[in-house]
Amino acid sequence: MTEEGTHGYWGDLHRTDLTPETADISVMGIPFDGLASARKGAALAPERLRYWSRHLTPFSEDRTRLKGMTVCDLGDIEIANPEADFVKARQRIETLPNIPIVLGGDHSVTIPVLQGQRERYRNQRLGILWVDAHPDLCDFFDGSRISHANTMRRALDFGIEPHDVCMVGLRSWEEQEIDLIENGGIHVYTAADVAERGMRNVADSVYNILNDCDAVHISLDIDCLDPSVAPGTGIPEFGGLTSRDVLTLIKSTEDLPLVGLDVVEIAPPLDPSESTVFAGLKIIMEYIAVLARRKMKQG
Ligand SMILES: [Mn+2]
Repeated sequence: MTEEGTHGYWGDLHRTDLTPETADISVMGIPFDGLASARKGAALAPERLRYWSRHLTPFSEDRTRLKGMTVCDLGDIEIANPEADFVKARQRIETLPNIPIVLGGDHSVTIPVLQGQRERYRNQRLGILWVDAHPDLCDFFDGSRISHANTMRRALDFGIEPHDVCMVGLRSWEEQEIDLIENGGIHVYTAADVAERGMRNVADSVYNILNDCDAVHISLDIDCLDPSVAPGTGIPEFGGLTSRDVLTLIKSTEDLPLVGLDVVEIAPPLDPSESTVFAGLKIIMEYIAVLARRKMKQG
């Protein structure tokens, strides 16, 4: 093992000669945690994820060869002033010709990501698979309308339909979210539902809903996982999903029209063992494996 890692970036899939026009996937970091309400640190995640991505092999856990997939890492989108700079992030996504994998950042960075996806697939049904401990449906939170607790609320504002949203892993609520959760038409699968029904069963329900959409984006907040496996996040919530649950859910999306992923709220300063960074990397690589299997099927 060298200081530079045993592999290239993203398990050797990243190539410097590629562009979004020629690669299957564009990776981009949004190293911003200015709108996290509690413990910050997620701004440092893109750097740590990239660093350790050079220690990954280009195989999934079921030995799917990922080498058929190409990755273009576009670097970071810097956010100094979110009101203005989220526009840059939205435009980057909106004009992308391939599949984005976005590295947060706190969950507020998903606001421009979903806005960009909404634009890319305008006049089509855009489904969202939201994997998180929290619904992030607050209208106004901690003095802001674009904090990490407002993300899905803003997404509904800009035209993502509640009945095209599946939320998995939820277990914490704000008063102002209750009416939308109970009467808003969003499909909700709590962490307790998953524990009782089993993820295979929940994933089947999610698949049947999102399969009616033309495009599906996955937004994964690492706090969906139980803090025992992913403690390095701003607001650890007891009673979360297992690592196997999350992998089962990701793998179940293979036949959906996947168009992007964001992984947010990994906070390296709160993650001394870096197990939370590695959890994020595993999720990203298994998502790439899903895309690889889909590409092989399509020939
Ligand atoms: Mn969240």
